[in-house]
Amino acid sequence: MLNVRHMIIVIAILGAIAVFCVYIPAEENDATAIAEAAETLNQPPVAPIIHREGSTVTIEMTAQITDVEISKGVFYNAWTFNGTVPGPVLRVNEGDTIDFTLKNMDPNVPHSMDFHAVHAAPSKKFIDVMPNEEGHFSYKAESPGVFMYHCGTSPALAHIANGMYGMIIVAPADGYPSDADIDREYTIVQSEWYTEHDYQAFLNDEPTYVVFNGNDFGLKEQPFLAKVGDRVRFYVNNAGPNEVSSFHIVGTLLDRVYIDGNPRNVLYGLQTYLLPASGGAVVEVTVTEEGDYPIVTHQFNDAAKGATAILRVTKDGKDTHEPAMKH
Ligand SMILES: [Cu+2]
Repeated sequence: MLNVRHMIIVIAILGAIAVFCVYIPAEENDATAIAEAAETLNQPPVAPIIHREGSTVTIEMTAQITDVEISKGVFYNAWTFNGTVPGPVLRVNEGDTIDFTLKNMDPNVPHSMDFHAVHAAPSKKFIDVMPNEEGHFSYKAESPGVFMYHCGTSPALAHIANGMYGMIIVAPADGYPSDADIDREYTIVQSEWYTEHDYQAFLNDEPTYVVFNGNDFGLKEQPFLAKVGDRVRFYVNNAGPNEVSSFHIVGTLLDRVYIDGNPRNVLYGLQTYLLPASGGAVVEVTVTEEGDYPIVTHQFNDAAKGATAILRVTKDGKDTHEPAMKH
C-alpha cells in the first residue's frame, strides 16, 4: 500500500517529467519527428536538368531523401538536392536570369531553395515547396562570385545539417584578371556531419565529421591533380552550418584570393583564408614541385575529423595512385 508520503513523491516526479516535456523546444520535436518519418526512404539520385537559351538558364532540381556515404561504410540518411551532398555545382554567368524549378520528392517535409547569389524577397521567392509538389521561381544573377545555396525551410539548421546545400558559381561578365594564367580548376565545399538527425547535436555544434565535398575519404583516394608549374584555381565554399573554415594549402601560398569570388575583392599572398559559414572564395595557387600538397582547414580539430584533401602534383599531371600523404 502506498502511503500519503509515497503518493506525494510519485506526483512530484510525474510533475517534473511533465514540466521537462513542455520545455523541449517545439522546433526540436518537429525536426526529430520529420526526420523519423523519412528514415526509411532512399530515393536514387535524380540528375538536375539545366539548359540555356540566350541569357536565360533553366534549372530544375529535386529535393529528395537519399543515403550518402560520409565515411568509409558510414551512411547518412540525408536530405539532399538531387541525391548528392553537396548538391550539384551550378554555373551561370553574371547577368543571366535563372528560371528555377524545385520538385519536392520528399513525401513528408516541405523544402525550399535559398540562392545566396540573387536579390529576392525570401518570403516570396525562397518559400516552402510542399511534399510531392513543385515550385517555380525566377531570379537574376547580377553579382559574380562563388555562393552557397541551401534549403531555408524552418528549422534551417536541420535542413542544412541533414545535407541540403551546394555551390553556385556566377562567372564574372569580364572574367577574372588572372583567367589566362589558370591551368586547371576544382571545386571544394566544406561542411559538417553530426549524429544522424540529432537536432541537439546540431545545436551544440558537435560534428562527428567535418568534410570536403561530402565525405572524409574521396579527395584522399582520388586527389586533385596538377602538373609541376601549374596555376590551379579552387572555387571554395563553406556550407557549415556551424563551423568556420581556415582554408589552407600546405606547401604553397594562396597567390590570389577573390573574396566571395568577386573579381573586385582581390587579396595577394595569403597563407590562410577564413571562410565564414556560407562564405565563398576563388583561391589561386602555384605548385612548383612534384608531391602531395594537403588541403585543410587549419582548425586542426576539423581537419582531423575529415576536412583534408590532397592536391597531387606530378610531372605530367597524371595520378601515381600511391597512397596519399597524411596530415
Ligand atoms: Cu529542406
